[in-house]
Amino acid sequence: MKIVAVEAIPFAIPYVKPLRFASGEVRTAEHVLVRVRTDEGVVGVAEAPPRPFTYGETQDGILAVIRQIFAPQIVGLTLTEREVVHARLGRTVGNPTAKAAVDMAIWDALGRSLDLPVSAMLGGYTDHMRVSHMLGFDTPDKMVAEAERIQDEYGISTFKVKVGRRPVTLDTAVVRALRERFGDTVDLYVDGNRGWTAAESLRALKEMADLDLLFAEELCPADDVLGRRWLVGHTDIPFIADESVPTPADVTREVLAGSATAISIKTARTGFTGSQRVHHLAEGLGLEVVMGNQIDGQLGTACAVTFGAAFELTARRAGELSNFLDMSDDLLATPLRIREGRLHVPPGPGLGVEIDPDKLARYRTDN
Ligand code: MUC
Ligand code: MG
Repeated sequence: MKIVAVEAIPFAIPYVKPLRFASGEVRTAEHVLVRVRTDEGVVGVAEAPPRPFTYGETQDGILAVIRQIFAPQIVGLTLTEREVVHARLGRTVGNPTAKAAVDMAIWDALGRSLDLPVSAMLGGYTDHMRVSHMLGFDTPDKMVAEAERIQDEYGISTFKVKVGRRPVTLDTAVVRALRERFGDTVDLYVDGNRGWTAAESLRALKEMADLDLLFAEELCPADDVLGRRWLVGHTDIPFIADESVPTPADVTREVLAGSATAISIKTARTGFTGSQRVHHLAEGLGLEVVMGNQIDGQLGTACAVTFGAAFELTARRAGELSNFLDMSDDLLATPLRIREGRLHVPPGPGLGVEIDPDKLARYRTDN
């Protein structure tokens, strides 16, 4: 079970409908497919979605760091030496999605070698998660229409509304319109991607006080240190830290400082090995947890549901598992299907998914 190669393959798949939010927008999924090969011919896969506006990673940067820095440190290790991989990659600061994809591809290869699903290896709590859908910026009417379509087609009844960096009254009008249209049949929460100041955030939360929000996420920057603590201290809604907590150390710092009361776990940035650490920390600290989405394709979403379904704490809340619905196509041989508001862990060893070679040939950009 020795690792003999770590490959990084760039691909690009257009979105049918771009997703727009306070920190950026996504029109094409320019991701990196990571493949780990073993001496026994087993291949593990995962995808890295660069988010230049969040962590500074780019597709080119991910290719370079995997090929030049990470692969040479990993080739020759066995699949069970995941902690050695974690320690070696951890010597490089940043590059979260590149590190995470390498880690998850190793877990996939290990599961395939042992003929076990990764979700069972991690915790095996359940075989599915409820799904939360992210609504990107648009007018209130269009965002309500999108929520209606998503509910009709997929049975989803939890919506995360993107807010921030546009007039506070426009964002609060969206949330009010959704609540008026759906009543108490849906769960709603908001994510500001650091787009408001602490004062704007509190004003918005006061305007939405009667709208029964489940969570408020990253409304203002965590680096506005005192403002953020003041905001979190003034709201009774669980406040999720997302891009401000890409490592367990960040979770500890932000939560103990009073800058967050809940966290988003994203396998796209902490892989399985790092997400386990974040999960156990969250459990110990008594935090609410949401499985977040780094605007993953189907392979990344398979990773998120694999982890989210493995633990009771992560399976409790709906996970953000539906961004791939906005993509025009994907790499998987058997597409993921959301039905009755739920996504099941793909059955089978490892991640339970296969890459379609024809699709990879069509969308890869390195040939
Ligand atoms: C999210 O929860 O913030 C948008 C930007 C990013 O980094 O992740 C997405 C979703
Ligand atoms: Mg977020």
